[in-house]
Amino acid sequence: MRARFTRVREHAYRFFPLLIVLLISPQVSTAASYTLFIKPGTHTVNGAGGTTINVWGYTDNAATAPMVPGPLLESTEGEAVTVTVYNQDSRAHNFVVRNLTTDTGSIAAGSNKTYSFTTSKAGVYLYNDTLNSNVNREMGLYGALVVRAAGGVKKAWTNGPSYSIERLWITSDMDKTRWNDVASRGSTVSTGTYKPNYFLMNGMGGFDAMHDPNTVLQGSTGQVGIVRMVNAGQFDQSLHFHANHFQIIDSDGSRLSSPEWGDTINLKAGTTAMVLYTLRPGIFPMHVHSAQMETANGVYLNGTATLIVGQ
Ligand SMILES: [Cu+2]
Repeated sequence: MRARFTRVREHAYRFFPLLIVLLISPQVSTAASYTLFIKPGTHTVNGAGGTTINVWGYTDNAATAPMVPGPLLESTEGEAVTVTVYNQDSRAHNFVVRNLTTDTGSIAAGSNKTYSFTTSKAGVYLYNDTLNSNVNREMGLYGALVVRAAGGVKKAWTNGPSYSIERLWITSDMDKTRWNDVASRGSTVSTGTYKPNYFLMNGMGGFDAMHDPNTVLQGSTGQVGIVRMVNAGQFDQSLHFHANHFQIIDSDGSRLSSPEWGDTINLKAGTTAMVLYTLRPGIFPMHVHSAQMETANGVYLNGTATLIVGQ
């Protein structure tokens, strides 16, 4: 026992100088690697007005249905990330992390491609299929990459504002009749007309999203929550924290030197934001300021909605 301990110690001493160099070197970084699969399938919106919609989506398991939104990709500042994407659909697709990757070429049906990039800036990013005049994204091929501060600190970015709770809100919209039904049977979508009848919060209608523990912004009074927002849809979103105010700290990847206070944030289609909110006691709705977008095929409040709960 003692002998082994001594040997380990000697070993450690021998490598001590190297360890120091590694610890102080800014080049030291971790790595994350993901595998995604693109496939056709269906996605169900529960509750009144809900239905099952034909979709194309990313998933992290070759054997399971597509996920809408796609799997959450996570990283930390300075990390090397590798994403290998297998296209199991019969059409060409791609994988682009907006503001981060530049390869917009397609992945042919049945083939795969590996994307390597470094996440140097903390924040939230939209990943999506940019092909086919937005049809592929509308069909469900979108998700989010969250890049956190280095070192496991609960800050929006290194030396940035602190938080204790985090949520990700991915909003989107779908025109089932004119886009999903048409594209899924192999016909060409007439993209000049887009009249979405489903408005999703993290892939759910409001009835589910108002009860989903990962979506509802819930915690103790006084706790600070960061909400990372991604609008993967094609309509701008006007998200309203009913009876509350928050601070916008990042608008589409640009950090605000003096955070902006608001009760509503205009989240343009295809963009992102990060806000900080200090929980107050009570239950408040978070809804979108467009009546139509609060619905699932016309049924109120099964659209873009969730809750803010302070205990
Ligand atoms: Cu309101």
